[in-house]
Amino acid sequence: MKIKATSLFALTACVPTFSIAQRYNIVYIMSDDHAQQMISCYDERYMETPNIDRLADEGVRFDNSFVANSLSGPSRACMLTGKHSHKNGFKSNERDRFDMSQPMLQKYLHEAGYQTAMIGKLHLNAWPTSGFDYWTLFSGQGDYYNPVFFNQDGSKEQVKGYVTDIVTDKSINWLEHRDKSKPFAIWVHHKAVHRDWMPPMQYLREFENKTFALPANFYDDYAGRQAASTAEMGIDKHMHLPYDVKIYSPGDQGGLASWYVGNVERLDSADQKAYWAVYDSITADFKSRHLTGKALAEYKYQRYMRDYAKTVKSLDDNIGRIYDYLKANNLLDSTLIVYTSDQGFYMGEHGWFDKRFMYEESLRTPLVMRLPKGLKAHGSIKEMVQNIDYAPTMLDIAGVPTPKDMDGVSLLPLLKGERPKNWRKGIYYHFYEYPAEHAVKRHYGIRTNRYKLIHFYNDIDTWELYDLKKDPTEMNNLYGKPGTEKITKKLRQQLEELEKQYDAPKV
Ligand code: SGN
Ligand code: CA
Repeated sequence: MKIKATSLFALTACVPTFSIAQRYNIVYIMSDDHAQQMISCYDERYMETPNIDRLADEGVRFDNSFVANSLSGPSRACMLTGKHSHKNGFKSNERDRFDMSQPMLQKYLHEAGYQTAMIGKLHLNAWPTSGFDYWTLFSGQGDYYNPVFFNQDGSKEQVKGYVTDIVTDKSINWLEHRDKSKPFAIWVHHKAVHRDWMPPMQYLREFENKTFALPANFYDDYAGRQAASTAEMGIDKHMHLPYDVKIYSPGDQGGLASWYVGNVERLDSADQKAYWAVYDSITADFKSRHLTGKALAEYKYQRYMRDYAKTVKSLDDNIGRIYDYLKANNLLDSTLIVYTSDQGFYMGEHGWFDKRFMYEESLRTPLVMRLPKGLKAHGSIKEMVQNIDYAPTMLDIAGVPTPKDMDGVSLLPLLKGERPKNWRKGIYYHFYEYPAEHAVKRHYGIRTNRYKLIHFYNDIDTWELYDLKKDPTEMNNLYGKPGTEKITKKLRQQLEELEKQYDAPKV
């Protein structure tokens, strides 16, 4: 059934409770694949992100922020619907097309009188049909250099420059030209810092002298974890030399090598020259070393970390630009600024890049918020929150009650500084994209404050149990071990309760 935006309120009995003048603006900035490990307010080991840190310093940092399905499109669908994947219908990037006629966050906000815009990566394999006053989006993943934007009116344009700068330019431009009589919500959706981590021109040489510490479980042997042992996302085995690591000599063969060169060749010729000057010298250095075995794996890790950090640095700069704009225009007091990613990422933990697994690094996602005047919370928030909560939260901010069919809950009480006693005790997770790239098996499970129970299924049938207090890096699968019977039974019960609550598929 096609639902018109005008019928949404009839469906859900949503009535704005504030007058328009009191409602906060929303600036929602989301990157792609940004690991908490690469944000200094979460983790000081690797790099500085002063602009993201400032949002947290002046507001809140969620310490237990999780996704419901660790993949781009599915995450975005969860965020925009407030529903788990099985309810919003978008379970897989590769197989699904999002049904844009369903109720969505931007439609509710628009209906409630907000001016709305989305800029950058949406990745739902369909264009928005309603609820936005303005959108300009990539087709699929988009490109780092001289990217192409597709517009609401059916036109498209290629814009010269680096994608993170351009998404920010377009966002500021919309803010500048919006109808200033209305509250607004803007979704600033970056391509960065997604694979293959193409650096901005000004940071080509940045981090090149830095050596990043190897995670303690870089040489994981995956003992007792069958699904982890068959995944194809190892820095050692699966990270591609030309495409990912950027070790390339003319004549290197293979689809991914030509993809890489194609990416570089999107640059204008002067920039291509500058690019190759840096990366040819890195390739020459690499070839002179004749690395094999662990030395080669660790070399790839360093290159990965450096290029990834370059894309993060430009992202952080651009978050600073948005902040500066809001400050210069006296909008900080009336605006909620959110920074998050579509999921977390492995920075060498378990020897990996990519995401998908329900293990901590990819289940977690950064979430910091700078709060408008009147919301009193400050510092770190420990309650478990999930990306299905973003839509109810933004609606609450706008004075719109949470629609009854949403799975998420509003985080507004937490933003007011309250500590609700009956906060959720566990989160539900479900990953569906298999068989597919990176070969991560289908799985679902529950995470509580201390434990995690996961069931891998489809062409496998294995359970995993972790005590996150004793084993935070999830190296020791306790499932079936003597002494774990009671906790396993309890977690299975809690999982069943969540499945019931969310009407989740029984596997
Ligand atoms: C691309 C990447 C994958 C990545 C998926 C999903 N391969 O297919 O490494 O897991 O996107 O990422 S690439 O060769 O095209 O770089 S997601 O964040 O969009 O879900
Ligand atoms: Ca992503």
